[in-house]
Amino acid sequence: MSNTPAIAASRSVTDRKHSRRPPPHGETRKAAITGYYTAQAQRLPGMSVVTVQLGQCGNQVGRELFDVMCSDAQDAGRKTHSTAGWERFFRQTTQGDLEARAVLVDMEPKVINHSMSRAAKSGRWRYGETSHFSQKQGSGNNWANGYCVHGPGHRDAVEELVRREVEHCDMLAGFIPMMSVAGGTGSGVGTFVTQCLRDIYPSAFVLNHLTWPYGTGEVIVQNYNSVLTLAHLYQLSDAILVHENDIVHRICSQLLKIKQISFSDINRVIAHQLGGVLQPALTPDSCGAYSRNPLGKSRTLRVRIQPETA
Ligand SMILES: Nc1nc2c(ncn2[C@@H]2O[C@H](COP(=O)(O)OP(=O)(O)OP(=O)(O)O)[C@@H](O)[C@H]2O)c(=O)[nH]1
Ligand SMILES: [Mg+2]
Repeated sequence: MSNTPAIAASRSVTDRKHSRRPPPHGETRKAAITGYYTAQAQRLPGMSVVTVQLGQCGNQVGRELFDVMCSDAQDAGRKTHSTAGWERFFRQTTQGDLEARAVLVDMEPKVINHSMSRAAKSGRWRYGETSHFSQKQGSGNNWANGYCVHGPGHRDAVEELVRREVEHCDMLAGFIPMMSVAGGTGSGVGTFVTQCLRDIYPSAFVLNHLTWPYGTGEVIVQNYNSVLTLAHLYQLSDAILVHENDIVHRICSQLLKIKQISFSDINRVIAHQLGGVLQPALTPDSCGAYSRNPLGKSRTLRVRIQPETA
């Protein structure tokens, strides 16, 4: 398995950029340079992000995130922002429908089936028909079962799904594996899949979104699962975004005044917060074009820093 198409696409875009005529000299140079690079940036295809939803929590939060992204892209007043937004997280099918750039993984089928049918019922976007992988039995809240048994056992199938999704991207920016750290599939298989992504796509960023369990959580071994997950992800990930269920629960009760708080309410808040971080934004150095990489320069920074600290 290789990332050749995405890398090749990114190279050909860079080559094209350099083959264009440079900006003119003289007193209008500054304005011309800004205009030139803005135009170049706008002509480039958007950088895409492939989300990998793992386990019950990852699949439920992931579906909510795509829902928010889709609403924002469709409601956005400015066309360039809307296009940049949906290109990053969705692809358009030949029929004009929006399909999420996502791979769904769980060791039991229920949640994936539910997420897929709810997305399709929204009528605005859906998951790819064949972008999911599930088995009959979960990982029993056991990190080791996920990391040592289910992950390696289903490695080829999951990697193949990811490869197909990556091939749909003009330019791949990176991956967002989403999971909880308390169960067995999200934490164990999620850690294993993150490791595979890092190995196979070394130039793509990997941003992990983790849901932290309630302090009084229902999974008795959640502390072990969380520590094992974090210990590995610290070595593998470019960035780790954590949402604590306790804190989000408090937002729902104290700020939003929701009486009977469900996972759906919590996931909605998480998705809105993630939307603010992950959607295209104008930055001081982006010359009027929307940022092309949700991690900005931090990925470049990591690549530069690593040899010095090694
Ligand atoms: N915020 C949020 N947390 C969830 C959701 N579903 C489960 N959780 C939390 O996730 C943890 C359990 O992890 P799951 O995602 O259910 O487990 P899993 O990854 O499917 O692993 P196995 O069931 O053991 O195969 C608990 O701490 C739950 O509180 C959800 O939809 N939203
Ligand atoms: Mg499960």
